[in-house]
Amino acid sequence: ATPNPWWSNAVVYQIYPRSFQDTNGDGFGDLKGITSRLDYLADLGVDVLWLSPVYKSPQDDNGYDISDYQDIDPLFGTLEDMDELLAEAHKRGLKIVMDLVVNHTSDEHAWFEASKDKNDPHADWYWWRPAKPGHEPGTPGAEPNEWGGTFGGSAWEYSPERGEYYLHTFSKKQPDLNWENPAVRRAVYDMMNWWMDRGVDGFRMDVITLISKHVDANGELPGVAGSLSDDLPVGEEGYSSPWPFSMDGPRLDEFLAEMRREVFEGREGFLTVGEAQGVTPERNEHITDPDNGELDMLFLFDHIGIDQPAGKWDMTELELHKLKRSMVQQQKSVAQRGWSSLFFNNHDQPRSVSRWGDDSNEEMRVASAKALAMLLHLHRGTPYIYQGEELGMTNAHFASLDQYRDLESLNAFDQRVNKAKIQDAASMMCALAKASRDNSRTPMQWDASEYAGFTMPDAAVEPWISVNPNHAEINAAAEFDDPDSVYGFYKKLIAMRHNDSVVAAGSFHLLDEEDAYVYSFTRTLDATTLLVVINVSSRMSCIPSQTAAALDKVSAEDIVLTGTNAEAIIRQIQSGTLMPWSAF
Ligand code: TEU
Ligand code: CA
Repeated sequence: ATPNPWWSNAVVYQIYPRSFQDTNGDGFGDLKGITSRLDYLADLGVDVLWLSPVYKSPQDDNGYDISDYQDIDPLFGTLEDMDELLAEAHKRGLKIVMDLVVNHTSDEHAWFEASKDKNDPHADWYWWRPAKPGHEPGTPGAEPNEWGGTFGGSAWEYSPERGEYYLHTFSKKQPDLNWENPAVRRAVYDMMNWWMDRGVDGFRMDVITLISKHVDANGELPGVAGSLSDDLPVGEEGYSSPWPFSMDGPRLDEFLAEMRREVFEGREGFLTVGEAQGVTPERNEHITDPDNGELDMLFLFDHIGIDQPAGKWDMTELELHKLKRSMVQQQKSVAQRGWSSLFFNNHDQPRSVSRWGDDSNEEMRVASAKALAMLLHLHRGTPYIYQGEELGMTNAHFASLDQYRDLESLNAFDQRVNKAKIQDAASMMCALAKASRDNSRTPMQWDASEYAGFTMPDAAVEPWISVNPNHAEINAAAEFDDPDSVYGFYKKLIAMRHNDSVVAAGSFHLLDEEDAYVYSFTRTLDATTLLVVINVSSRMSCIPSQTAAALDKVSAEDIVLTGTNAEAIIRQIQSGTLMPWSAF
């Protein structure tokens, strides 16, 4: 295992280009907009920028449906704009990681068009299955297959041109690629090398743990031969999830090791991070163990799902002991080998300051944003900041359905309220307000002007999605020079990770595991011990015993980073209590 690779004390910043900065007044963010904001990102101190997809795409799933991997969609600009962004970022010591979406393509990709002809070399590049028109795939006479796509409806779409159904784990415009076919893998590796040779510094790999499907000896998908409903739980909409058949399949390690050899061997200074829903911390250790030559790190989701035990649209309150348990499990599983990513936010998740913090008033919003940031960034692993998180940006709090843009949100409303009739409009509007992906996709809040500086104040068109009205108070211009702002706090956390090796390399140990409000842990490296104490709640909390014992040895000089001032912290310690969202 290579000791301490460069990314073990790096911080990654995720940009959702569509909502980051518009420079041509069309209401959509673009590549020139990212380039225009590189000095802000360099000031924040991050090391790597991960861009959500900017490739040619019909934009059915906001670019996660790619129709040409080697060209930029005009919505975002041109390949020359991409080259300029790479050059300008590298000048500032910033690396650029692209989003690799190769579990599926767009149905408008040339490969898929060609695949509709059974005699074309691309015929076997996707998961085609025969069936009578109007019936889902299945052997004649047996029950049709009931798999449902993630964004609603069946996971199978009929193509009249080919006279067969194709599989799509996501939307019907996102057909799954057949990774069993070596020609598919070759084409993906060639494309990846083309981008790496162009100067890209690595990839975030979209649902990469779905590329190996659990197929039987003759390549048959389980359940296609009959009704799936008795194999897998059928969703309330009458469909069962196809994910179990496609998650962490038998050839995943083989494919990832092959990709590493074919694309990254001989290269240096790159980063690979795989999105890995449903993958366990134990599997994380294997996949990220450098000796296995697969991926540098994964995004695991067990800590993200703790408030969605009954599904995405039934979000519950945060139960801190569940967060402790899953974070500690992730830390333990890579204590010897392998690595962790650290994230609470991304373009698919609601914003953590609203979800797990308290955005009900300015004071609690700032305090809880800082507390959650400290909690995450002082664990062992590579932290990921999602655009606007460093400002304490909140959920959208949309008032009407017509403000929503995400096909997942709109399809879920239609399927649950109108089709399956399992909940009424009012409760679904509440579920969307709490859990929808639109929450994290409102325009970046640069200043207090009409469109938050995301697009020109006199722009001919509105931004593609509503700007959050609270941009009047929450924006980069208001926070940039204020050391006590959320932005100022993120800068201190990032600087601490760069300057104090106990943050990147220290071993992790949780204190007071069962306490329902206080999250405290130590990081130890040689003779240095860092004690982190956070009151993860809007109520005053008593300091639990193990934490109190550790605090006995702490004096004011020892306190290096707090969400408030050290004197206030010392007073709290002396009183044996912690103020709401107190963090140090
Ligand atoms: O996300 C995969 C994924 O699991 C999420 O879509 C999640 O299942 C869904 O949001 C449930 O809340 C990746 C991308 O991050 C996402 O934006 C894409 O929509 C998806 O893959 C398909 O490419
Ligand atoms: Ca634009």
